[in-house]
Amino acid sequence: METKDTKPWLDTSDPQKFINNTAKFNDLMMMYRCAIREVRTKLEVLDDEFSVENQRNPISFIKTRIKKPESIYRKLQKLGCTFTPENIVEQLHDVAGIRVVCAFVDDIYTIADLLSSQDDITVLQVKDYIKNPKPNGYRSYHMIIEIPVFFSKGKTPMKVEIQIRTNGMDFWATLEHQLRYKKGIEQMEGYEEISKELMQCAAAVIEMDNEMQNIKNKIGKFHDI
Ligand code: 0O2
Repeated sequence: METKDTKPWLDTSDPQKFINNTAKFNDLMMMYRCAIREVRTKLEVLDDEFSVENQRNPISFIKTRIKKPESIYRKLQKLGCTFTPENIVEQLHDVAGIRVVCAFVDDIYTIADLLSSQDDITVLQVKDYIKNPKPNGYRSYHMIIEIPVFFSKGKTPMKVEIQIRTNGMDFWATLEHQLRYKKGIEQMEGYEEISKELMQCAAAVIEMDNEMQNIKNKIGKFHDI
C-alpha cells in the first residue's frame, strides 16, 4: 500500500492537496470494508458448516462497522499522532470492526479457535473479557487479526477487530454503551448507585449465560448440539 505521505491530511491550505488526501482516505476505508467482507464470509462459512453438522447455528448474528472519520481523528489525537494514512494503518487496530453474537459461551471459543486456526489469519492480540471481565461488568472476547486482501494493486494485510459475545453479553453491553460508556457521567449525582445497578444486571446476565450453557452441556451428553 502507498502510505508514504507523512504530512497531516487535514492541512486545508492547499485545496487540491486536501481533495487528493480525501480520495486517499476514501481508498483506505474501502480497503477496510473489503477486509470486513473477507472475515464476514469466513464466519458465515463456519456457521453454515456447523449448522449442517449440528442442526443449530452457533452464530446468532453478525454486525460490522467502519470507524467514523471523527472517531479516527479523535483516537489519533489521543495517541498524540497526526491524521495520516501511516498512522491510521499502524496505530489503530479497530478501524474495521466485526461483532459476532453467539448462542452459547462455548460457541464463542469454538468460533474464535476455528477462525484463529485458518492459515491466512494472523492473530495479533486477544483480550478475553469473559475470563477476565472489566471491573464495570463488561464481558466479551476481543481479537485483533490481520488478513490478506487481494486488490488490483497487490496483496495487502489488513487489521480487523473482532468482538465475540453471547446474546446476553451483547444485550448488556449495548444498553450500557447507550447509557454510560464514554458519556463522561462519572461526576453526576447517584453515579455510584447506577454503577452498582449495572453490575447487578451484568451478574444476572452471567448467571443466565452459565445456566443456559449447563443445560446445553446436559443435553449435549445425549445429542450432538
Ligand atoms: P465504540 O464506540 O464501541 O467503537 P481501544 O480500542 O484501544 O481504544 P481498549 O480499551 O484497549 O481501547 O480496547 P478494548 O478493551 O479491546 O475495547 C474496545 C471496544 O470494546 C470498545 O470500542 C467497545 O466497543 C468495547 N468495550 C470495551 N469496554 C467496554 C465497556 O465497558 N462497555 C461497553 N459497552 N463496551 C466496551 P470503542 O472504540 O472504545 O467504542
